[in-house]
Amino acid sequence: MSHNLTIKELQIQADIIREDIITSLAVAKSGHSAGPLGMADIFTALYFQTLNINPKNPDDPTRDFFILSNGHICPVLYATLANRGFFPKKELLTLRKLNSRLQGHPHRTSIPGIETTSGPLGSGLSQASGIALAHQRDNKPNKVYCVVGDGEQNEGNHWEAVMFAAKYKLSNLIAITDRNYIQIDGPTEQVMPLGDLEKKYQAFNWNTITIDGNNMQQIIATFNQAKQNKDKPLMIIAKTIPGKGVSFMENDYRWHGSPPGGLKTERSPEKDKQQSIAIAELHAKEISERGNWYKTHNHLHPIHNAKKSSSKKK
Ligand SMILES: Cc1ncc(C[n+]2csc(CCOP(=O)(O)OP(=O)(O)O)c2C)c(N)n1
Ligand SMILES: [Mg+2]
Repeated sequence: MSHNLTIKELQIQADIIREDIITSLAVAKSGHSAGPLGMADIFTALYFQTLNINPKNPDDPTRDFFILSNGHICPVLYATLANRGFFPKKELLTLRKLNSRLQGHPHRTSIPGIETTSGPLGSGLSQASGIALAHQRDNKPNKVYCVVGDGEQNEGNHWEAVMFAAKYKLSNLIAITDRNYIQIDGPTEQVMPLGDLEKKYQAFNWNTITIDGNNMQQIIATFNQAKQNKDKPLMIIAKTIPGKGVSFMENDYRWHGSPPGGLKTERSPEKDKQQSIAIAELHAKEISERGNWYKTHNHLHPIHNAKKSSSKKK
């Protein structure tokens, strides 16, 4: 279900999602910052423009499927699903709490719209390929989208799925690599060089497109093009900036698994100020750019106001 939002409106929505990611991580005092912030533009484009999904009927058999393989970036999935109306935004503040539906890695069926459980890296593309094959065999038009990390592709089983999807010519499978050049312990090219991913996927008989994954115009144009994908599975290599939007997090692998408020290894009252700086930077955009967004787009995030009052308490 598409809303035909303008590029500017989608950019604003992505910034709202970034703010919700940071707020939920700050309250949780743990979790992953870099990947979720970097992927906010892609998730916004998927959920607000591209995917055929309906929050009022999440199990609609005609829906497109979204599989998050790199489960640790789930703060962006949770913030996007909440903004899209799958569950109340105020629940984002329960991230990683005991008994919360929003755990540090996503559970299938914990909230509507989550199709698979993930966390152990390397499995998502296999799951997505299986779903795509089933729909291909049934001659169904559903598309299957799968987000995978770049460091995640150190996992051998990922490449088994790459071969499988090519063998069955799963043109209904659209995978997106978060090519942010970081992983848990350092830059990807230092830990385990991935090299030219585009050439690798072409050699494995996939269609490929490389884009700037933080450029909304390019993302939307590519997703529109991807709907016409034919003959082979498609890998979109999205070059993103990890930590996008928070100055001191951008392109620094140490924020892979640390919340705003301090790096795991360097926690101190001084570092805790980072939490308020991060939130202030993202809120500043709201004041300068968002205008009357909430008034005109209430249908897209019906309980936004409930969240605004709680997130601004500091
Ligand atoms: C099978 C498996 N091995 C190790 C881990 C621990 N782990 C979690 S995230 C991560 C790094 C993944 O890198 P990338 O996909 O590039 O994620 P990014 O840092 O860009 O968010 C690792 C090794 C895991 N979740 N699963
Ligand atoms: Mg990465």
